[in-house]
Amino acid sequence: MRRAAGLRRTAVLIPALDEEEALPAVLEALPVDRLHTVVVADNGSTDRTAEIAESAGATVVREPRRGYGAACLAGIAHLAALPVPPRSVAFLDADHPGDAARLSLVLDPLARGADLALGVRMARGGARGNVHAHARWGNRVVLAAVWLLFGRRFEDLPPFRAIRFAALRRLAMDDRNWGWTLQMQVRAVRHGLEIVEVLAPHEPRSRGRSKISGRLGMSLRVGAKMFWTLARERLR
Ligand SMILES: Nc1nc2c(ncn2[C@@H]2O[C@H](COP(=O)(O)OP(=O)(O)OP(=O)(O)O)[C@@H](O)[C@H]2O)c(=O)[nH]1
Ligand SMILES: [Mg+2]
Repeated sequence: MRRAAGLRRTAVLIPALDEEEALPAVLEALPVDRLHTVVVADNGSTDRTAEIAESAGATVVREPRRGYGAACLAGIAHLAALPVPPRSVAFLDADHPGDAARLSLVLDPLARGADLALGVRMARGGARGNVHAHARWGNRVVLAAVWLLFGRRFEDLPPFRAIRFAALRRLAMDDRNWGWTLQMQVRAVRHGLEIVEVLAPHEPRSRGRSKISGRLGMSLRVGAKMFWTLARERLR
């Protein structure tokens, strides 16, 4: 990967819950030794997620209180307390080695001056997604509301993203679960950050068990949380 100096200042943060099957391929695809830090924010996994992360050279931050955002917040607190915090942080899901292998997709825009780069999920051949259909439609509705309420059109609410660490700290994120990606995007708009969307190939999860959009009940809860987040951010 190009720009080793950029990698040295980049931390990778991977929230993970019971991902012993999927996580090894993600960690293998990362240049762990050349990055500032790789943090796996383990959210009370009952499998070998933490051991696998440690043996691959990642730092395990444990957050027993469940929630994707809670895990991200614990990871950020860890990074902020380091003697030399990173300059930027990339967020990766634990089930997508492709994102880990293509980290430069979201780091290059930061090197060119952007504050936040979003990896819009794109299936091979161009169709939007490889994202479950109900999640794709749910995203569209939420993104239309974002456009209406915050005046910014986004293509996706992707987990794969990178942001300057100082900018992230200014956003004062506090969502503890599924409003995380949405909160970051609307707060970034409100803070006038330079936001870039890049296309990122997205393969379906190949290993491990889906916790979110592969389950309809969970997807409905996530959708409800998104609307609650929109209302809360709008009224702030
Ligand atoms: N910290 C934390 N991470 C979670 C939790 N639930 C899911 N995750 C992680 O969030 C990421 C996304 O979860 P997925 O189950 O892949 O959800 P998805 O991407 O919507 O659906 P599929 O990829 O189709 O399975 C993965 O890295 C999970 O390990 C949680 O409660 N806490
Ligand atoms: Mg997934």
